[in-house]
Amino acid sequence: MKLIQELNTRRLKRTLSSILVLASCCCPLAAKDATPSTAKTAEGNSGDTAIQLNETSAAVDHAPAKWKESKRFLAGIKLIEAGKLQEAKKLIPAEWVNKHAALIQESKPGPLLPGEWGFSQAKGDKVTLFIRNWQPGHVMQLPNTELAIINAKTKSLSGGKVKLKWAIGLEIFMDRPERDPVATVIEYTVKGDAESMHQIHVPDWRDPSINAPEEMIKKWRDLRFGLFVHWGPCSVAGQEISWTRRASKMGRLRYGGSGVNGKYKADPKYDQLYKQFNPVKFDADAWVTMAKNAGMKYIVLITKHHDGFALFDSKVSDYDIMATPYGKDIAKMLADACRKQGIKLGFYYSPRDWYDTNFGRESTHDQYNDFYMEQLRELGTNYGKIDIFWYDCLDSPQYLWKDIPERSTQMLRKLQPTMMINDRGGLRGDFDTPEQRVGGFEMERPWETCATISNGWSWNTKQATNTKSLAACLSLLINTAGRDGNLLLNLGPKADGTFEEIQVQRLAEVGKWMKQYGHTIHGTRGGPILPAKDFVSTNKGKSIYLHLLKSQMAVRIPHIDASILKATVLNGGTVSIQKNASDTLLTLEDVPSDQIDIIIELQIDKEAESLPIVQ
Ligand code: FHN
Repeated sequence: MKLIQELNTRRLKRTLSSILVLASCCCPLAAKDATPSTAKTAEGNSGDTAIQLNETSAAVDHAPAKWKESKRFLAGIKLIEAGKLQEAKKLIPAEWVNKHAALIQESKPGPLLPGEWGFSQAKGDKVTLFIRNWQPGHVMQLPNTELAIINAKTKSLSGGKVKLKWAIGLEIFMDRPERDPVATVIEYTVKGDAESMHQIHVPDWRDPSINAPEEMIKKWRDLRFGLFVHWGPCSVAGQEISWTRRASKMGRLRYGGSGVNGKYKADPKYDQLYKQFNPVKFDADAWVTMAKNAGMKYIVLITKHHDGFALFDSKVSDYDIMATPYGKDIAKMLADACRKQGIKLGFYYSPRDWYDTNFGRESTHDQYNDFYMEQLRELGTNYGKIDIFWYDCLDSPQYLWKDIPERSTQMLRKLQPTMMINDRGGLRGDFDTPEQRVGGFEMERPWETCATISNGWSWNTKQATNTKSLAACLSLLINTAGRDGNLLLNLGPKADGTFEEIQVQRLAEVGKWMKQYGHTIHGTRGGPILPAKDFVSTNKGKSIYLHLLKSQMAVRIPHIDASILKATVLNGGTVSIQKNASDTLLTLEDVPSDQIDIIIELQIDKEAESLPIVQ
């Protein structure tokens, strides 16, 4: 029930905050050397750590409701640090203060600076995170810090189990995100002195200078389904892109990485494959037609993966498509084809670069940062309108990147004002990116599941026999849409530029289904009924679509805050409605057999998106 209350509260707040200009408090948010303010506090007394309350500044007014709440919370934390617990309890519930004050007072500010996300503390080899605004079922991504984490010594102080993973940042998975109403508290142990770590700024979510305009979020969500393409010289050898490059992974602190300032080693075989890369059968128009016929509304192309090879014409690199026998700008050809056929274009670009010898070393990472900024400028400038930018992880500790995440994203924002930018470039970006799994039900933060149609991101000889079934592809798409997310389904082309025949056929089968039922996916929102074990729901206008993923002949749904005017089984057959005291029973008859997804359309008497979420 908590989740539903939370979702509905957030939905209500979103409505309210668009009407009310909330009076807010704010406090000096900065690194350790913040100059304490001496402004008057609400109680009228000044002091070296006085907190400015009830100030409404332009900057603060830009902040969304949740950040204003966080400022109040952080103001209370400053009071706890100053030993002013009674004053702190005017801003933070007393029970929470009593539980956490000692820990906060006995430790120092940690490696992740305070912000909308929360704050961190450090003591010895321990880091404690106080996380706010946690999205249920979602991964919390925070910047990487420079010391590796001893995962076995990670624990939640707010109940539930927690796992940290270093993939697209410091990923924090909790089995049941405990809805501590103030902040979820997690403690982890690092290999070294946590108090000596560099302090990293954790940007807030909604920053107009960085985030896409609000209206782009709806347009992006309406797309619902896209094609991800991982391609490069690795396909000549049928090797997994980047990860099978037997070379050092500079800057990487986990999973076999060479670490910061590690020893650099190249892979003479992998790094020479580009000399054989000649995709003479590459047909950009055919790729786009294949995607469109599958019901996909956008394509995201790898322009540079961690192996450093640029699939575009880069003036700052001689390790690019122009150096291959093919010698034509693949990114440009695909951009032109997308524009010609009216499908949205996305570029993927990997900030981590294990080929570049400057990457991941304290003494040379600044040169890499310059190279990085220039390649991003090329991508943002030379290919016309780009609709989506897909960063793929900084990987090395964030302090090496300095202010590049903000600078690079602000530059892209200036070059491409309406582009949707994901959460893997060091900022929270415009949308989250759960990978190879369906994200949790989440309507406030846009999100997209990326997943492979087969056994790898790029082509290998076993792709054909590992291609997902039609049922598995549709289940991914429907379950993602039913949780209000997009699906980015990945195919890896062969070295000649064609796709595995079985995968072309699979997309055609998905397209056949989308031709008939795509209106229950495209342009819909997830809910208003939370995913259940035997169905998910999507909605559009005054219709709710129940997607029954098991071929059951009856389903019970909770009461919704609307009248059902008509119920129809889109696959054929009939449905009867029986409203009971606690739920509504829908019973099906004569539905054609072997349906992957039985869809019941409930036509109701009001806009489905206005309904409270029910379970
Ligand atoms: O390491 C990459 C991987 O190869 C692939 O590109 C995925 C796609 O989201 N991103 C990274 C793993 O998270």
